[in-house]
Amino acid sequence: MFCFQCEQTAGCSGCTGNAGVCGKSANTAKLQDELTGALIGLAKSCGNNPKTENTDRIIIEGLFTTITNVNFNDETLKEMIAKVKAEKNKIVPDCSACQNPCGNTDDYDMNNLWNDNEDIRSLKSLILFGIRGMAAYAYHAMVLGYTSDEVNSFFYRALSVIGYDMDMDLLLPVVLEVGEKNLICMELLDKANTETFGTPTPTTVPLSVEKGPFIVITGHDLYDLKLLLEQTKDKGINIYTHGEMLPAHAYPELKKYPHLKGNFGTAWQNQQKEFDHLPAPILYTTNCLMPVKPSYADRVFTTEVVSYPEMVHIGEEKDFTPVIEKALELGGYEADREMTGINGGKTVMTGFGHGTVLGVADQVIDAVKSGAISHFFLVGGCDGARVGRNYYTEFVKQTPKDSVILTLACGKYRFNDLDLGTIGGLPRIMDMGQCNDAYSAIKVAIALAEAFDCNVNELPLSMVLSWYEQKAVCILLTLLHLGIKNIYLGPTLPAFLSPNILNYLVENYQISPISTPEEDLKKILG
Ligand code: FSO
Ligand code: SF4
Repeated sequence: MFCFQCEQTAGCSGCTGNAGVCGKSANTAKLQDELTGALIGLAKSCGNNPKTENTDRIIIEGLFTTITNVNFNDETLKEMIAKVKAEKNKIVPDCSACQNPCGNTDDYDMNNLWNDNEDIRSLKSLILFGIRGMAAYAYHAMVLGYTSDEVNSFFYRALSVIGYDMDMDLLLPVVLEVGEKNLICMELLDKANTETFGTPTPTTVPLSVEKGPFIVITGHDLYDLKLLLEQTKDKGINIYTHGEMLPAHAYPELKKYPHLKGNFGTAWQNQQKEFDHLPAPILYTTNCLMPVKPSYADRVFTTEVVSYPEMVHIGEEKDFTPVIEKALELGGYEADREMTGINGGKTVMTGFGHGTVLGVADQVIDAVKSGAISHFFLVGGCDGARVGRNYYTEFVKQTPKDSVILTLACGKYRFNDLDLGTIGGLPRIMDMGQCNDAYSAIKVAIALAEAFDCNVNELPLSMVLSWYEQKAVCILLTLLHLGIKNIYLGPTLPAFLSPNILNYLVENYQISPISTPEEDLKKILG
């Protein structure tokens, strides 16, 4: 196998051999490559033939399936491959019987990509991993009934580009276009979420768990949470978010359910420890699923494109009865259980999306003008198991007292339970939401730049990002598309950046790898 799509890749270069660091087997990796190759064939076949809504759905599902920690199940991967091939046969039914095959619709052998010249491989990987991330966002918007032709059409073009021989000059603009289209996609998801669930408002979320039956729901899909809340109404079962589901507490249409009680646990990479003998079921709606340990294997449920061998999957009919029955059977804790974040905090706050922050824009602008706020830091992105990720906790602790920390995604669990005080009535740490709510951070940055009549790069704003998987790739490409410079990126740089492509990013966007909190703060504030 060969896979180097995420931050924890073996030796910072690539997972090979029998299994990846994430637990993905060589066979699963092979099937994921086959699925991607089939998606490229399907995309190419739509070059001259009309696609349908169903084709869009298959492309989005197929791409989402191959994101790190989403699908470990060879059986569902085989079904997905069959679905892609059947769709291609529907679109170009005569292809298989053609006497003079033109090759234009052939599935792609991903080994061609992995063995290509390292710069071409690097650019095509940026495109592929970027659209995988974007597909997850398009999926969440799609289940709420929101789609964009511009976003969907781009998936076909980007997949086709991977399948053709192209030189660097042609690939580079497509890489940045991933960022451009992902901005549209994140905007679409923001609209879908806020129109469906309301504008998030600042909300304090308890980290403790009350006695009695409960369900833990993890991943990013707010729609699944809504359905679960509906189905558990008046059943004596409490619902706790986990990981990237935490920002759900801030949406009026979700927080109105009294049995949505709090948040359980911390970032995704701690799940094997935190779910050990948990007296409650866990519902996974998206990544990040880790290989399931026997101590909680009987209580893991998956839905959407998430799949793990032998775990119960909740299908499209979305009947959560098996999860509900498991919650009642396990019964939860016998007494209220006090729990804390990794720094000992008993609550965390969320709900500082663009609606809230821009709602007090005048206050924020005045605070900057008067010098009460000296600097904004966006410390966001994914968490992961690598030791160097303590950097982000230390960085936040060492920021000056008159600075504001905007955060998003699961990396915030390193510091979101710290009490760093307030500035002008606003907490110093403001959680903008999930990783897709990077859109909120972008909106706020653009509004500040307009208010101060300057370029975003001239604002007292620094981005210190942590990455783990492919959604972070599309967000990074969006920031580059917007011309944002001086991003600090860690804990390690992507293995799929070849030295030449990395040089290009450093020269044109001044991207820096993180060093130490002390040194980076000195550089930023100096
Ligand atoms: Fe984290 Fe996982 Fe949201 Fe990712 S939970 S790592 S970038 O899937 O998607 O932030
Ligand atoms: Fe390795 Fe990451 Fe690929 Fe898993 S997803 S096989 S850890 S590079």
